[in-house]
Amino acid sequence: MDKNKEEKNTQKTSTYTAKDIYVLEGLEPVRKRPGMYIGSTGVDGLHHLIWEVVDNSIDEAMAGFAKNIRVELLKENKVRVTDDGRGIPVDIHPQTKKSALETVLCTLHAGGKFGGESYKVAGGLHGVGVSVVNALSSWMKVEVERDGGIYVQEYKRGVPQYKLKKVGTSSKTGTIVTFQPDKEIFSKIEFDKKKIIDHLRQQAFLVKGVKIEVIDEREEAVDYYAFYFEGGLLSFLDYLTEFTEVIQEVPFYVSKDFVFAEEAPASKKAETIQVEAAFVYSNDTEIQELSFANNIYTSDGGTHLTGFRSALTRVLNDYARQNGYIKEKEENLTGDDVREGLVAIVSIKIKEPQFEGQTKARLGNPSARTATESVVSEALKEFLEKNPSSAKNIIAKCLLAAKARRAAKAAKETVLRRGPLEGLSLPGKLADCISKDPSESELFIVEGDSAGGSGKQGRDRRFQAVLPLRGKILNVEKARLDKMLANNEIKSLVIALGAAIGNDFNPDKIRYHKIIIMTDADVDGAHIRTLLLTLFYRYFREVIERGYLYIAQPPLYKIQKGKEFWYAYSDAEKDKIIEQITKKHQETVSKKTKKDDQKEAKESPESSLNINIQRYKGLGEMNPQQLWETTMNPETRILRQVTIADAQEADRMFDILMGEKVEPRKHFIQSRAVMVKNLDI
Ligand code: 0RA
Repeated sequence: MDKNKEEKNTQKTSTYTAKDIYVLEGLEPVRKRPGMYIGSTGVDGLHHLIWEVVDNSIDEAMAGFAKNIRVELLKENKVRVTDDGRGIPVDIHPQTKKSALETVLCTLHAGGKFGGESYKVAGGLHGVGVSVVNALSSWMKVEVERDGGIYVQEYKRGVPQYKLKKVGTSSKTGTIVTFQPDKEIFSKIEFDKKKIIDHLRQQAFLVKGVKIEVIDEREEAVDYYAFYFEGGLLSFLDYLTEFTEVIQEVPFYVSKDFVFAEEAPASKKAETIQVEAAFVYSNDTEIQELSFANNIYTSDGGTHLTGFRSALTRVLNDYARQNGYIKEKEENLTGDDVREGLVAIVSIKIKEPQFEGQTKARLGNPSARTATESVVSEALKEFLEKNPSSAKNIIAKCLLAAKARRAAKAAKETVLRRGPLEGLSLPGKLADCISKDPSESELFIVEGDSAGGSGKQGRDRRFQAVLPLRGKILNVEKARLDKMLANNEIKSLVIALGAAIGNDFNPDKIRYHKIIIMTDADVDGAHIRTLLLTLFYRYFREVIERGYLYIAQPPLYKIQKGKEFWYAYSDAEKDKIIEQITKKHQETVSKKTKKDDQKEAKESPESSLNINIQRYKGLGEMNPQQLWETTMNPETRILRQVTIADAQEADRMFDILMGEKVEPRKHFIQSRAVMVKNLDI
């Protein structure tokens, strides 16, 4: 036994050359602490392996050599990345006696493209080098076409299995890297196609003119994607605004190198930062700002984004003043004003990026701010001069945002000043209940004055309050939410709830623990319901979370036969009721004929079926008694409790309904999304 072990050891050491030991030492830290190099050994870290290899190919594309990159997802969780760049150099270094390829693959090196004159823009977890991928792969193979030959080398966990060998001749150039992530390192080694597609599409936008293919060969049916965008960031903008209306005929675009003025001796190269930015304004109020440093998405922004924003605010204000859009005594547009509806992409290339923060997702270099602000300012001034019509639309949009901001602030202050909690200033339209105990009190928000009247008469005033809202006003308003707060109808509602709004909102003060939206079952009703759900979702979310918000369900039909009648809350229910009536009738008729029972015959004198079906088009068609019986009486009514998911959907719908695009709105109204689920009787 002992001898055996010794022999094995001897054998092992003897097969390792000095070079191998060096290599092992070189990559050992990566296997020991993978998180330091790829962030984590979870799903993100796993995918980082692909990004790392593709980054190298993209560098070749940015340097003007590669045009095509292909990523193949193979069986056994292998990935193959192919490019038509120059190929990793294969020549033997005279001192180390190793191929450049082996050095690149088996040595940890920080940034600086080995042997190349083109600077590799690297930083943070990115650009750690393809050797890191090698170290964390149970197997890897690199094939290079270069210098007239085809060369191959394979590795296991970063250790070369043989010397680089020439296996053929070729007049082309390029690199193929195939790897299999190491199960010992990663918790899960299955790749996620969507993640890969999303990332590579984004990269294709950022690197104009490169074609990136993704082929998923893991299943029987092979899946193929290809991304190629001639427009770069402009194509990216098109993609981001695919479903939104834009207000500029011409989008803004700039791409420029910013060179810092030379102070140091001539020997030191002046720092250069490449700045690329594009934006367009949409009709929306939503802001979309994407920023990248060295093609790495900086989700937390940073100095480049700050520079962009300052340029935007300053130049738009200057232009608006110079052209009389803002008068001398009026105040400037704020940063928020100029960003409403903005869809912007900022992408910079910088030599030594500093990625900061918890997730390393914020750029920290102060120079990036100076460079971006300067490049964007200059280009934006020129853009506004050259495109006065786009400029006019942009400024109008910003001024509207400023107006809305001031109106919302004023409205909020009025609502707060009105002091809802004193109980003295409850709105006149509100028919309050007698009880002051919120846990038993109910508030019906009713569409329209006429239904409101029926509700007020039909309710049980001991615990039911009714607040009619005039739907028409809300409807024509096409209201932005901040405008809505200025609206008297909504103000009444906020006061009736008694819990204030904004920072002062206190859900413990809500005066009713059942707040019931009661609207017609038509398009207007759906519209108003959406508005109200959105209002609650954005300003009183806890009302929904606590389960206080409900939707009343009035019946759709009244079915009457003789003195008996039934209410149906759906078409299916209506059909069922008619079926039952018919069945009962037939039974009665056949009984009567068989037994010729006189008593029976007296009770149903008519033999023809006489059913009257009334379709309710609105709440207003019901008299107070009917409204009580069908919709308000806790013993018989159907209420649907609103969930956060329902309200979220309504919030999304709100944008569709309020937006300027007609098509999605039409579609919504036609399909009439069902926004409620939970049943509560
Ligand atoms: C080092 C130097 C040069 C290119 C590369 C590496 C290179 C690496 C990868 C990884 C995937 N694809 C790649 N393509 C190229 C420059 C070589 C020269 O100057 O000719």
